[in-house]
Amino acid sequence: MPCVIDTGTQTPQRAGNPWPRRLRAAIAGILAAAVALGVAELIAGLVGPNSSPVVVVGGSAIDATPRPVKDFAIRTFGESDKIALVIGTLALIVVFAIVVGLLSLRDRRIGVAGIGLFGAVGALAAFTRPTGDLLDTLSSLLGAVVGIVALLLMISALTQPAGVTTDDDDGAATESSGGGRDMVASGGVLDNLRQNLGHRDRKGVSMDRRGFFIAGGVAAGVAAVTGGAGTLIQRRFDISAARDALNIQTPADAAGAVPAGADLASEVPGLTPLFTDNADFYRVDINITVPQVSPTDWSIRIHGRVQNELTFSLADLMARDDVIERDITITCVSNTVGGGLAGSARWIGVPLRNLLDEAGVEDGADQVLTTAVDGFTIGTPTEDCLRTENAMLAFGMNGEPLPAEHGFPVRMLVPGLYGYVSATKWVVDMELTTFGEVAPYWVQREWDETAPIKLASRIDTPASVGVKAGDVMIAGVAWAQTRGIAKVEVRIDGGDWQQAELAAETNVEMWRQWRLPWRAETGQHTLSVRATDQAGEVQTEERAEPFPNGASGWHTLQVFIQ
Ligand SMILES: Nc1nc2c(c(=O)[nH]1)N[C@H]1C(S)=C(S)[C@@H](COP(=O)(O)O)O[C@H]1N2
Ligand SMILES: [Mo]
Repeated sequence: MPCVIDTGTQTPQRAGNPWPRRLRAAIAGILAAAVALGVAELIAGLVGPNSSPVVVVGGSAIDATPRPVKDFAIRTFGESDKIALVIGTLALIVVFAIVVGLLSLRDRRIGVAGIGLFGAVGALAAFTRPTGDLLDTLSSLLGAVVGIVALLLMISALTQPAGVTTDDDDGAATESSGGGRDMVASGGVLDNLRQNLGHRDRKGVSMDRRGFFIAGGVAAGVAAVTGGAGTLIQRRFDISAARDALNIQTPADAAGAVPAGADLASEVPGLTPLFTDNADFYRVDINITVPQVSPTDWSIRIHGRVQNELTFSLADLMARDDVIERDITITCVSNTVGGGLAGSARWIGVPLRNLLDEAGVEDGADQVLTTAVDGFTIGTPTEDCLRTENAMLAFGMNGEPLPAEHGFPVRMLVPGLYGYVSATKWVVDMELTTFGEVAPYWVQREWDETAPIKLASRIDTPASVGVKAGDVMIAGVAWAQTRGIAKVEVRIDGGDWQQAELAAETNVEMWRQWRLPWRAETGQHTLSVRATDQAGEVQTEERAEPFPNGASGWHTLQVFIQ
């Protein structure tokens, strides 16, 4: 560290090189931000996860992101979009912290204001979250206060006057006031703070690398310990133990064995299995962290335009004698042609139709508005909720309680509608209303009010590269919920459409596998697929982007056969 010199022995070249001091100021900024975040996580461990600045700022950012940017993020990062958001946010924080650290060298009040702003943004985000209250602002505010103290201690160690006069990068020669060689040992912590706050023009080259390293080391330690402890304490909000303790029984009205020949995945490598494992099931929602809802505290209220307002606990739902088990494929409207935002599971739950009948839906209530603990809202046409017995409030997924990621303890499902208009996870409120009265989350963001899942087909195999010439199986899945798949055809290199073999149908709400054997020759080939549903509709070639009501077009793939 060439710029750190002993009292009175500085050389002109050294004094003229401000970089090491700037580097330390930048580090001080980063450490101060780390302290603020660490302390905030610790407080969030006491107050609740919706107080954590990372969670609330991330959540607000997601809500405020313009649609094209969000589309880009989903297209580019897929299901890693949240990780990308967190990494991006951390990168921004680091840049901001460096700037704050550097500016603090010039004027400590800028540092105070910078970290203060940081805390204010967190507090505002916490307060304005759908479930936010004043208490939730505590983490960000206290984090910022401790962060400010940390920054001032480190910066003051950097600019501690120690009996030298020096030219620093700003060219101002400053007479130092002497003393305070070891800011920590000299006991002048508060003095330093006061001094530093009051003397905006005081500049001086650090005479004390120890002071900075001690302050920096303490800051790093505080950040690590508070952040680590906060993360540990926040585990108490984790519901996995309560989830494990739940026993999901197969109801009398069970889905039963799938028909023979419905799942060809064991015969065709690379083909999507008929049922998606819970662990592999795609996840789409607005949350950075998975909402944790206690199964014993959970309840849902059915109200609004109904004759009888009703409330059900999880135990109420599980004890009912009309529990059903159904095999249903669900899809996200953001799924692109050939994309993976679709999955199939065996769901256990109570038919929505029965619950709505008991509540007595009033005439004209055309929208079922559901709200979840994350503040997310979904509007579903009432007629779709009543259309099929298979629309349900589900609490079981593939024989287990719903995983936390997929809405534990209870979510809604309506076969045939994209997730954003039907599949409310962590649902706690159901209001009968009208489309004219309330616009739910994604509709406020210009997606269509109603969105039936479009007829779709996808090629899962062969892979684009690495396949050898000879007998190759082309295979994939197709779906046409509520109608069922009638036919799947494949076109190779612009030739005639060839009819693929369909796996046995599970039911019309499930996707259906298909396969077509192909004698593949070496070289580049183009494969396309299209499906026809049981109502006679042929999948359109016309390309549409996911916005505003789902993608369309044939899945076309280039494969290189070796
Ligand atoms: N509470 C809540 N429910 C939600 C969402 C959400 O953001 N919050 N996203 C919806 C969307 S857009 C889809 S596609 C499905 C995805 O369900 P999955 O994650 O279980 O696959 O959940 C729906 N339910
Ligand atoms: Mo979605």
